[in-house]
Amino acid sequence: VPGKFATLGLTYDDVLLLPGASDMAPDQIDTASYISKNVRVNIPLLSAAMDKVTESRMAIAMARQGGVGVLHRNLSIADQANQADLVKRSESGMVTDPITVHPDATLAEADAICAKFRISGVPVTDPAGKLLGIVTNRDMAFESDRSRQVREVMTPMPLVTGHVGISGVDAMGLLRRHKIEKLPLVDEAGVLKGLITVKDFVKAEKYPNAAKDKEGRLLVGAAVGVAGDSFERAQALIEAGVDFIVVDTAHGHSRLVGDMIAKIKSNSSVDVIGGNVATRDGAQALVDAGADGIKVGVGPGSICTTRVVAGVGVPQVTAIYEAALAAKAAGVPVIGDGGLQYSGDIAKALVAGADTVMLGSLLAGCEESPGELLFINGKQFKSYRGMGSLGAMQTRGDRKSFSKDRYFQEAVASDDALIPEGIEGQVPYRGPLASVVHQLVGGLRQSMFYVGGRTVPELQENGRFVRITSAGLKESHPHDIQMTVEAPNYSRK
Ligand code: RVP
Repeated sequence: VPGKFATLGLTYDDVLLLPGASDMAPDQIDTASYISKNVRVNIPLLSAAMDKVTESRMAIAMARQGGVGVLHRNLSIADQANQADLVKRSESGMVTDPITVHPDATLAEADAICAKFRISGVPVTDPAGKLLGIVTNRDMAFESDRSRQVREVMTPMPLVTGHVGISGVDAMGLLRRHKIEKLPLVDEAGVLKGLITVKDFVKAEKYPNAAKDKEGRLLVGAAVGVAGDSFERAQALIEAGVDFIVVDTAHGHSRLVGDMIAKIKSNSSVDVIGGNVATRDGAQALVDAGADGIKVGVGPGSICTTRVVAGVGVPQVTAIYEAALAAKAAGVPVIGDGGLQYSGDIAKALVAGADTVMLGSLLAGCEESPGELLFINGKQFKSYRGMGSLGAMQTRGDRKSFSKDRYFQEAVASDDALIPEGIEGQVPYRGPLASVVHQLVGGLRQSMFYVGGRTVPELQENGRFVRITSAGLKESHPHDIQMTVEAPNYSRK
């Protein structure tokens, strides 16, 4: 039958990038890119929406490095929204909704608030929100009677304050000039509207490449499904301040996914990413549904068995290339999701047509991923599993929508009847995310230098592949030697 067979499908190990003419200095390289129409990151990496990869801690770490985390959805709506809130509050130019204390509270109560939120002082407000003063460690340190009221020891108004909308530079100027650590922001009526702290400026200096929103808060995204209360989940996450929603399924070329994208988009202004697809038609369907970003990958994941269990999938380099044909024409960014094993695969994905990549196994071993360290035969590991594994699909709390609907198995009543499309296992412990990202982005910068692309769009434009054979792949890896020292960016799989 004519047209029965698509073209040969290629993946990362089937290709290499050709070295190209290059006249750039390494410090001219810019790795910024778009994950969706309106969300820009400084490094083209996302951490996967998986329960062993991305919760708030990983999301905070990713955004500080310049990328972004996508909070997984294998937990209750309230928990997932709370995680988004934690990321949004973690580091910001301004706290928009500061913790406050009542003037009649005792010092013991003020202490408890400071300890809980790990802050050194709290604005004092009346029930209408009017700023009355501030109580800090300095006010409280020499008070032995902890039953005294906050109003007796606080530093009362007039305080040095800023107006809502003050610029970062002006705020820093005030903090410096008055040698204070906190600058409350008030409106004309004297109502507290925000707080700027020295701590935030110090963090901003420590993470100069951090990916932030317009208000200076770290970027974060979150996954939702299509079944049950998925729409309510999306609403709660948007309310919590996420920068984008990912309608996250194993088969994005299905009407339910398109409908959910359209529904979320008609109710809010955040970017909505759809996925996963692996063909040009699949990507086009998401474009037509109004997606602001398209996630590509059916079966490439390290923990994924979809290609074996269902016999379905497309080798990832070809999948990205095909999907990008539809997405690029519509100006919609592409995320290459799953299957990356080495830093070199990032550039291969970008040259194939992706704008960013999503990583699971490469990040699951980080300190910041959920889960405890495992010690096995003197070596350190962390557990990692597919969201379609039995373990992940059986995890439930008060949830109506969870991981099994990613695989459209929400109607399966008993766990015995589930058809897993993923496995459970462990990956070597890799230490803090910062050092892992340093190696991954360092490798990408080398690729950009070799290929001759100062920016991600230039890399995409200039990059060319050579197809290789299994002999070529063997030659690519270290050979004819026994490795005696582990490299930070290479291990034999
Ligand atoms: P990898 O980086 O190769 O570990 O792949 C991670 C990706 O695999 C995820 O972002 C997701 O798209 C996919 N995944 C997650 N669970 C499963 C599964 O159980 N089959 N697959």
